[in-house]
Amino acid sequence: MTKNVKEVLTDCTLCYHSCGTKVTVEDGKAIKIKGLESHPLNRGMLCPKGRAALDNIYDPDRLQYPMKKFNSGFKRITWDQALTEIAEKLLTLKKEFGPAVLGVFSGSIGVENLEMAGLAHRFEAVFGSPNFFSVESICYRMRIRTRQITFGKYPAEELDSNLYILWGHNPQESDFPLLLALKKNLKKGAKIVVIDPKRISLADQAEMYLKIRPGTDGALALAMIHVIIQEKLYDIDFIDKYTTGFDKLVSHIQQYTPEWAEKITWVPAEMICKLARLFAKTKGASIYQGTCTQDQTANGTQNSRAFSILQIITGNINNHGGWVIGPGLPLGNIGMGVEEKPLGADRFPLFYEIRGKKSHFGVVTCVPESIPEKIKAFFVIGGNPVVSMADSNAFTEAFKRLNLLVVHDLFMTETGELAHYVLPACSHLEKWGVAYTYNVCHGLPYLMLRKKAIETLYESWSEWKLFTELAKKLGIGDKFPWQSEEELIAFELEPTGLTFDELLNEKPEGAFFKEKIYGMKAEGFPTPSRKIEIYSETLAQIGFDPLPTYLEPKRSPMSSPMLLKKYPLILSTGNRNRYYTHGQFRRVKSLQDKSPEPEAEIAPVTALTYSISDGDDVIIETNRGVVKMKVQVSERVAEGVVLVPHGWSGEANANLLTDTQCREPIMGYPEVKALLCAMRKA
Ligand SMILES: Nc1nc2c(c(=O)[nH]1)N[C@H]1C(S)=C(S)[C@@H](COP(=O)(O)OP(=O)(O)OC[C@H]3O[C@@H](n4cnc5c(=O)[nH]c(N)nc54)[C@H](O)[C@@H]3O)O[C@H]1N2
Ligand SMILES: Nc1nc2c(c(=O)[nH]1)N[C@H]1C(S)=C(S)[C@@H](COP(=O)(O)OP(=O)(O)OC[C@H]3O[C@@H](n4cnc5c(=O)[nH]c(N)nc54)[C@H](O)[C@@H]3O)O[C@H]1N2
Ligand code: SF4
Ligand SMILES: [Mo]
Repeated sequence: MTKNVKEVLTDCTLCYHSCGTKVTVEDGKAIKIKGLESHPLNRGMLCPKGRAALDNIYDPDRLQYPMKKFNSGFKRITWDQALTEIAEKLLTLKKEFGPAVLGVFSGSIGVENLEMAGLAHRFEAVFGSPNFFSVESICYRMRIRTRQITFGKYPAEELDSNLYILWGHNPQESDFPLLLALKKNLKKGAKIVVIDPKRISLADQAEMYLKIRPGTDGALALAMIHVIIQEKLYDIDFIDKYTTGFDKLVSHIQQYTPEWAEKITWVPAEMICKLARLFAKTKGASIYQGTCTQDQTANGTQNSRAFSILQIITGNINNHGGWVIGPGLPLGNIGMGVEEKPLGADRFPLFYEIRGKKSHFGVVTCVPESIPEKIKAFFVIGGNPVVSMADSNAFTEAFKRLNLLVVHDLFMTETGELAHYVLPACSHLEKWGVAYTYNVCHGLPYLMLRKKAIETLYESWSEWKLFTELAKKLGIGDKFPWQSEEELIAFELEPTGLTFDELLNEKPEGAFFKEKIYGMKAEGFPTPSRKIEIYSETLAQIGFDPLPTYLEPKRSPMSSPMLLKKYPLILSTGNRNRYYTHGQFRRVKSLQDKSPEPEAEIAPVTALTYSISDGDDVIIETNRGVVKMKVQVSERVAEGVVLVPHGWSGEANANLLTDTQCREPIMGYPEVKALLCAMRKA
């Protein structure tokens, strides 16, 4: 019999980059996956995770049916029983305590899984709760908020640049599209600078490598601004025409000399001067701040402000290779917010609201302390907060106090183990979606239809089906008006001018949804002054420094000398691993072979001091807990620094070491890049 074979062009979805793929489906089974040549991000290439996507989808450990926890463990139940019981419980809790008693968390949110996050958000809002949480309150949104404060809009660093400042960002592990672009542009004469406590392999091709103490990037940035101003290397035309507050910056920055920064950052003053000059003299230069690295430090928001000011005073805004304000993504909004403020909004007001513009996310570091007084029911839709959020101990203890915990995932996770109900989710090849590459993909305004290439496996449901059916049980079915996934996607696409049918039949490979426009607009910037705000009234009004400043990590050799006696090493957690996305894909054999176990990285001198050898099992300890893993001793790592990867479960879970109470003061992000720890041989 002839086989029924089709080729489906869709996106990868295994991380937010959303590369294009070509999937061969034979008699209903996906049998081959390749990179899509015409896709502007990955041009036919796939990273190791992308190449192993089908092994993940057809993993025999996939959750197959809904399960309920009994005293004897999890048992299979029907979807109908699960949703009926969950709805009953939710309604009882709502009646007694009000709707805000429900918290909803969605993991790696956004580009890669718009419907997952959007529908979870909608569900929480139509139930009446403001408490939606996501990785956005630990990752990336801080920089969006900060750039919105400064520019009114969000300028993104481009894929093609003349000078790539990799500032706590390692594309080799975490940013495959940028790695491809970087390699191409290196051949054309582009330069790289690496600022990192680890001499990452790209540093070998770099113009400069700056070995920095974790958590001190703000001091380096301030000193660079100092040099650029002192040596008059700034772009005065740009500053005069488009900015306000430069005069105030000039006097403010006098205190931040390279010598001052050298003591804090470990970077020699002359290197700071050299980098400042290189940056200021290159047009089309761009700072690629770590996607979350800079956010997860005490000085996070002010780091982002300082990076913005470096781009501004050198005129590297809206030019090729600098930071460019894109055309905006005109999608139909399936999520929604409620009037009431979410948890954390009072304490971290700029994360929630900027000049009347609300961002309907709660601050996730506030979750453990709010259970059970404020939150009694919690949904986790595609995330593993017990492993991925800072302070696993606090999350685990808090989740045990919940009246209801529901997890929707493809696999059993450590969060799932604590749940009352675990519900099986579809993979991206089993449902329809919108795939777009945008902010995190360097402002590339490209869109494609994520196609349902295969039928749903087992009894797994998409988020559309889960929330539509659960809403019916709750008596709010009308709030999920879309009769099918296709209808939902058509709604999202409407404002783009591209239709579902067009993207399915005429442009299966995707399309640019708008053109990127360089240069300045006559009407200026959407800030109160219509200019780029070097001096920020918005920050001043809430009582924060209106010009960038530097704050030491809460736990550091300088700020906590007492703690240093017990915890003498500097800990940075969460360096990416090209074979995994956070806690995912650990079951995939081909990836396991490449990266079989977690490894903490330290310098040879550190190893010698603590009598540790390469390959030893070590115990790493902080005030919050201990982890055990292997150690890799490497010349590439700065002395006195311990780099611990995240996403590993059990005794190697890095977030056993981190602390929800150690937070950046403006947006409430956890400080996980600069803590203190001790290390010993296991
Ligand atoms: N393969 C893979 N790719 C991913 C992910 C994944 O899990 N796996 N996760 C995705 C997500 S959600 C995100 S947010 C991004 C994260 O992306 P990034 O935040 O850019 O993380 P990395 O690329 O690992 O780069 C972090 C680098 O910063 C260095 N570093 C550590 N502490 C400091 C510090 O205090 N200052 C400076 N200057 N450097 C420091 C580390 O040594 C490391 O080389 O990656 C995304 N891409
Ligand atoms: N110490 C430390 N911790 C960190 C970081 C760090 O640098 N250091 N980085 C943080 C960052 S930046 C981030 S973004 C977070 C990520 O945090 P999470 O998003 O919580 O981490 P993941 O392990 O990727 O969990 C995603 C889950 O979604 C499931 N899933 C995948 N696709 C679908 C789907 O279509 N539907 C449903 N329902 N489920 C799906 C996967 O099986 C997986 O279990 O981790 C953070 N944790
Ligand atoms: S970088 Fe890798 S995992 Fe991420 S979308 Fe591209 S191919 Fe998939
Ligand atoms: Mo992230």
